[in-house]
Amino acid sequence: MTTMWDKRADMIVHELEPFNAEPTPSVLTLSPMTSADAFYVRNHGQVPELDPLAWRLSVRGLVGRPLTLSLAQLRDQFEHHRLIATMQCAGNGRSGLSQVRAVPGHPWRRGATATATWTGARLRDVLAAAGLDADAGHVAFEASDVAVDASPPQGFGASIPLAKAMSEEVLLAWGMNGGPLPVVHGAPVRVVVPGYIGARSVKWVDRITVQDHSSANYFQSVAYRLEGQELGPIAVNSAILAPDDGDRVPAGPTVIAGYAMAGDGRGIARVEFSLDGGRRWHQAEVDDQLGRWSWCRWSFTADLPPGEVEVVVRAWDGAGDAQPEHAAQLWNPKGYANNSWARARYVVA
Ligand SMILES: Nc1nc2c(c(=O)[nH]1)N[C@H]1C(S)=C(S)[C@@H](COP(=O)(O)O)O[C@H]1N2
Ligand SMILES: [Mo]
Repeated sequence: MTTMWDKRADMIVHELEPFNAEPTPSVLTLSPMTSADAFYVRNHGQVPELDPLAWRLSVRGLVGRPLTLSLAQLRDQFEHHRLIATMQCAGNGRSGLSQVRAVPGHPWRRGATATATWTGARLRDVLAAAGLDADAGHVAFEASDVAVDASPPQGFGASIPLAKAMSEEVLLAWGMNGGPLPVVHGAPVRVVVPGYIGARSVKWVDRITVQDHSSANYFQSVAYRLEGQELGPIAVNSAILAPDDGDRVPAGPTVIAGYAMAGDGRGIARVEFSLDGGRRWHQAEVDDQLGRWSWCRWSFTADLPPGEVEVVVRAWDGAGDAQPEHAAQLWNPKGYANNSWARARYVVA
C-alpha cells in the first residue's frame, strides 16, 4: 500500500493538506532511532518540490563575503558531519492542554518528536566562509514553502542566536538516517538545530541572513512565542508510549516504556514513576543516551493491581529542572510546550 510521503499507514494524520502526522505512541518504542516512515511531519504549507540541481543557498546580511552555494558546492567545500538529534515540535503534547481548555492547532499527542541521524555541513563553517561582521547577533533562515496559516501568508522562517548558530551541533543537513533527506523532511537541505523547538529547524532552506536582531518572519516574531518570549530550547519532557493511555492490560508485572527529552543538550538525569498519583516515586531504568542531542528511552516493570490505574512519569534534566505536575499550570493560548508529567490510565483486568 502506498501512503502519503511514504509514511506508515497507521500514522495519526492531523491534516492532509498541508500534511501533518505523528506515529501512534507504541511505534516509537520499536527502536531507539526513528525510521523515516514513522517520523512525525509538521508542515505549515505545501511541500515544495525543488529541483536539487537548481537549488541555491544564499548567505548574506552582516557578512564580509556574501555566498551563493549549490548543493554540490555545499557538499564539496565543507566538511561532512553526522549527528544524532531528536526533533521535537513545540506543539508536542498539545492535546493535554486542550483537555484543560480549548486551544487552536493540531491536537498533537506526544509523538510530534523523533530521533534521526543527520548528515550535513556545520552552519558555523558556512558562516566562517562568509565572514561575520562584528555586529552579527542572530542567524535567520528562510524557506520556499508558503505558510498559509501565517498572516500575511509568507515563506516559513526562523532565527537562532549567533552563539547557537556557531555551535558545533547546528547542521545544514542533506542526509537522514544514512540515506538522502526525504522531500517531506526538507530536501534538498534543512537546518537542524538540536535541543531547540522543531520550528527553528527550517526545512527547504534557501536563504540565510546574518543580522543584529531576530527574524521578523511570522513564525519567529508572532507564532512560537510564550508569554511574549521567543521559544528556543526545549523544556524537559517525557511520554509514556506503551502500553498506551486507555489500554486494557492484564494484572501482574507489566513493562511500561517511553522517552524523556531534555532541551539544549542538558541530558536526562533521571526518570521517576508513581502509581499513586505522585506520593511515592520509583526510579525507571534509563537507557544510555544516544548522544548529547538525543532523547533517552526508559522503562520499568510495574505490578499493576486490578482496577483503574493511573501511571505518572516525570523526568529531571542535568540542570536539575523537573517536569511540572499539571497541564493546567502550563496552559497557554497557542498550546505550546506542554511538558507536564506524562500520564496513562489503564484498565487492569
Ligand atoms: N520550511 C519549513 N520548515 C519547517 C516547517 C515548515 O512548515 N516549513 N515546520 C517546522 C516545525 S513547526 C517543525 S516541528 C519541524 C518538523 O520537522 P519534520 O516535519 O521533519 O518532522 O520543521 C520545522 N521546519
Ligand atoms: Mo513545530
